[in-house]
Amino acid sequence: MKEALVFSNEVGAALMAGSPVVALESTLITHGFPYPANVETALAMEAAIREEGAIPATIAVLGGRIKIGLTKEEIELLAGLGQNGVRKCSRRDLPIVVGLRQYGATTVAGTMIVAHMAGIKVFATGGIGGVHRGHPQDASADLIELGHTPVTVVCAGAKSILDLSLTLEMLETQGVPILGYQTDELPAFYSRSSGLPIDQRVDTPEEVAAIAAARDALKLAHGVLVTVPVPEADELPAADAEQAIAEATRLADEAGITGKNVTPFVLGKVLELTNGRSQTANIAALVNNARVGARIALALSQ
Ligand code: PSU
Ligand code: MN
Repeated sequence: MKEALVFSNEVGAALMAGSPVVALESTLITHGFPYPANVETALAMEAAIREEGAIPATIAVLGGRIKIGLTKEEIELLAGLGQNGVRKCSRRDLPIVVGLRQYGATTVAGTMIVAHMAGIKVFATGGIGGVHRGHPQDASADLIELGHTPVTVVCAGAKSILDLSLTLEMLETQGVPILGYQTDELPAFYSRSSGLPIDQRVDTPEEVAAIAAARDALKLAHGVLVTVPVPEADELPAADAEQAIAEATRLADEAGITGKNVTPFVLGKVLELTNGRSQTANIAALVNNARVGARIALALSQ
């Protein structure tokens, strides 16, 4: 269904020329942050990618058409529609939004699928979904997608709204290599360390590119997860993050929130409970990951 994919001129030309391109998700715009931080963050990630010499491709579904490379106006439009006007799209949602010509914001899973269809090898985001604390049956579609789709995903680990140990177990089962970018430990999103191991430390974009290239040469179809610690200056003290997360998770249970609504609900509560301080760490991680993603895309294009 090629006609469902629409490229911006810039991204289309970059892919044709074999120039480095970095995919970006749109769920963080509609379901992750309030306005105007959502628009500012999306644009700051794009700017960081350009500064490094790569082309950003933010992905979303606009009236049933999968757009690869949003304009500033399209980012504003999604932000304006928000959670109620835009469907959060993982794998199961894509046929619904395309078939019924709806608006959709792609999650990590949804963005990986589209990036792969489009021939984009690197995708930068904030936190991946995982296995929810206290609800081991609620495992994000992101984990399954990482097991099936050969895209390199750059993230800051996962938020400890998730059960990080169970999340690692599931990634292992799915066959996903977890790289620590200039770290020996899995980063826990707001904090630089979690005490949990990674599969391999890497120190340069070239090492990541070599691993992704070997995956392709071996014709293995899984993703590679690159975990990058949040910059030190913007780290949220682990105890503060933990307290807010525990309370937010409890409130979600109490309110009976389930399914795809859990992650946006908990993220919103954490923001309230930290008086917005979680947002500073969150934005710093996202922009830093965009930068690292661009460097990896450059290394892959050499
Ligand atoms: N974690 C974050 N911020 C986010 C998300 C996760 O710290 O914005 C979003 C991502 O789009 C991710 C999705 O793919 O939530 C996971 O949702 P679920 O747990 O319902 O699979
Ligand atoms: Mn879920």
